[in-house]
Amino acid sequence: MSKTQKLIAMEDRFGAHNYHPLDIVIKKAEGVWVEDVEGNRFMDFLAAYSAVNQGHCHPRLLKVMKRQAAKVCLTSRAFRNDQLPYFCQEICELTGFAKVLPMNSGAEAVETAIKAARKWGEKVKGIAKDQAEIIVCADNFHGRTTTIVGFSTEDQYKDGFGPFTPGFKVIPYGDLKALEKAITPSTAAFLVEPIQGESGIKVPPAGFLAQAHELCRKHNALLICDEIQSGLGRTGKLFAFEHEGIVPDAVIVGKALSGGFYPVSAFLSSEEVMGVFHPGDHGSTFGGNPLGMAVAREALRVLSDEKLVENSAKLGPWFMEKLGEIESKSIQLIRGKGLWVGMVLDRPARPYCEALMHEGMLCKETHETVIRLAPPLTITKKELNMALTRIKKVFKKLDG
Ligand code: IF1
Repeated sequence: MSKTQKLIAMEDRFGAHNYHPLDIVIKKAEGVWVEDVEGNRFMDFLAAYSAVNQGHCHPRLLKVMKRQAAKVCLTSRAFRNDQLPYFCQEICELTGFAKVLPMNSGAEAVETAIKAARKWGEKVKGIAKDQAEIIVCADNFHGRTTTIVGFSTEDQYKDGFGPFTPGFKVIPYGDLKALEKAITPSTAAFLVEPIQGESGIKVPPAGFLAQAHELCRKHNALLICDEIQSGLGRTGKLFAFEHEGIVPDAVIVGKALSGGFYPVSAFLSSEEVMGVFHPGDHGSTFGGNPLGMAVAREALRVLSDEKLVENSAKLGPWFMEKLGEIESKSIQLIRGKGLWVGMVLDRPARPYCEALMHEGMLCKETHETVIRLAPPLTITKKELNMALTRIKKVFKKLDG
């Protein structure tokens, strides 16, 4: 039995079967590259779903993590720590939002947004108690808590987990007419991914977000962008909403906020929205802890210092153009923004992902027929060329 088989058997024996991963067991990684327990090397074109935009085990993040871990890791919010104030100031200055509330996982930051929107609806907008509504989109992905899966439109994410939280209305993604129709005096917010990730790197029609912003303005509802996956450089801008020339009322970030070292997420908004939270209303044992804050501060500095947003903006369109030149009868469409590309096939994408793995390239299919490509934003043109060679080879072989 190989080491890989042994570890897979062990995990399958004792671990919950809530995933179906590719059969590669990673033992170390650096930058764009990962190595498995057999010593094989792969280019990582998933980047932990954009959590490692800064590249694996970034030396600067490692240094800060070690230094801070040796000082103090966790204080709880019962006491203050000397990293949280700097994090708050630096992320607000970088993003232009007035206030920030740090959490850990993305789902927790989405829950924070939901609580903020509802409370703002009641206390500021004047919606009757327990009547606030939040509009969301079909094929959304915002996390796995019971409230969040309750407004998912994917049967599997919900099956068996009810009863669900009321107060959510679903409209088709990109449909402004449906949005306008769904808005009522009880609408507190419209929660949306500027580009849908899980749904297959779905880019809405140009102008959708800008016009949704306008509609929200008109009806005094908040526009909240979930940029947990699309944010922090992935699409070639710091935030994907910048492509539409707007600033939403609030934004949710996570994943790359810590460069993959540690779960750090955050909800950012105006003074007015964040003002609804008073001591005791909301919180988390680990949220805002000094270790996470120190790592997040450095992760944001790495994004700026290494010009990773610019690299995504520069190499993304070129990479997408090159992918478009691949001759294959199975490719229906190539879409995306920046270094975030979906290759839509006319057949299941999993065999292509498995073949790519054998060529030394890791990526994960989504929604059956889409290959999602999202390398660390530190990737070079040379490495993208290597990837293109591998992709071409796989399509030539599998298209048959
Ligand atoms: C898994 C998907 C990606 C997200 C957006 C919130 C969250 C996510 C836009 C929640 C998380 C993850 C979760 C991860 C796989 C991954 C994923 F395929 F499931 F949808 F990236 F495309 N908003 N996305 O994309 O953040 O609580 O997980 O930190 O295995 O569930 P989290």
